[in-house]
Amino acid sequence: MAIRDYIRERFFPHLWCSGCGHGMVLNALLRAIEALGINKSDIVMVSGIGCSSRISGYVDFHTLHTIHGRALAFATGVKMSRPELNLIVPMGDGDALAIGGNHFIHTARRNIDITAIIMNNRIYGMTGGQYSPLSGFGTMATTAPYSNIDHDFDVVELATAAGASFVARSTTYHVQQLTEIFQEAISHKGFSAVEVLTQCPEYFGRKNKLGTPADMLKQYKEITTPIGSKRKQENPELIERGIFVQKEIPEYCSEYDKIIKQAKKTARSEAT
Ligand SMILES: Cc1ncc(C[n+]2csc(CCOP(=O)(O)OP(=O)(O)O)c2C)c(N)n1
Ligand code: SF4
Repeated sequence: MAIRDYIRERFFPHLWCSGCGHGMVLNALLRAIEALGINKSDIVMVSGIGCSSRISGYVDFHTLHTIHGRALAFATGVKMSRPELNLIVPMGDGDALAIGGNHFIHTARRNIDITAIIMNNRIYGMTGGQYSPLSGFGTMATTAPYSNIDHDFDVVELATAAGASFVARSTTYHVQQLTEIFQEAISHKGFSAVEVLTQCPEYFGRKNKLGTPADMLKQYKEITTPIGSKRKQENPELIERGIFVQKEIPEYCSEYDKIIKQAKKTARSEAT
């Protein structure tokens, strides 16, 4: 299947601002799915609300555009009733980790086979540039005109601590790496968390005087480095990119299946 077959052309042009990173994430994701050769009827994309969540409108998979912060809860329901399908959940940093933070932690902990994409632009884009839990201390936002005093946290560390069996990070600058990471994440049996640093030139960029979208992309090149690189040892403030966790542990739907079989067996033996 070609990339074109995976999109709903009737909904283009898309609504993202020019220079927004979300379209680059969509591009890398579609290339990963094409490389894996997955039939589009075998994919369910579930999203919440946000500029990032609008991705689900553009792909010709089974799609559910649900409510802000709850995409993983909906996706869990779909996956448990149709475990043979591939569940992909794109979320903004606000969607995934502010209102949806609790769902994120517990979906990771259960290790249900869902691919979660956290499109981290460090801002609430859709609602006008309010600061998010990932904006970071000292940044500017429409709701922090004198600078933000909230501290952020590391998404990779949070996902790892919550028990995700696949955890990775890349950026919209590193599209080749991002495509490869998406392939690994979708193929992984268990909960996969992929953080993507993606630019919102309209709010985060403008408020923080980060220049053009191209400037913001170049900054991703400068502020990140491959996991364990020499540059990281010399510059501890650099953000690492790559796959941090990739391990096999029991997957939730498979374990749930065993419980059902056991319960049925017990019920049968009690009936005789
Ligand atoms: C329950 C609920 N609370 C708040 C909102 C308003 N709202 C819509 S999108 C959004 C945040 C969007 O930011 P993010 O998830 O980071 O995605 P982005 O738009 O930056 O891609 C908020 C607060 C809502 N739609 N529903
Ligand atoms: S407001 Fe920001 S996140 Fe939303 S479409 Fe525009 S650039 Fe992208």
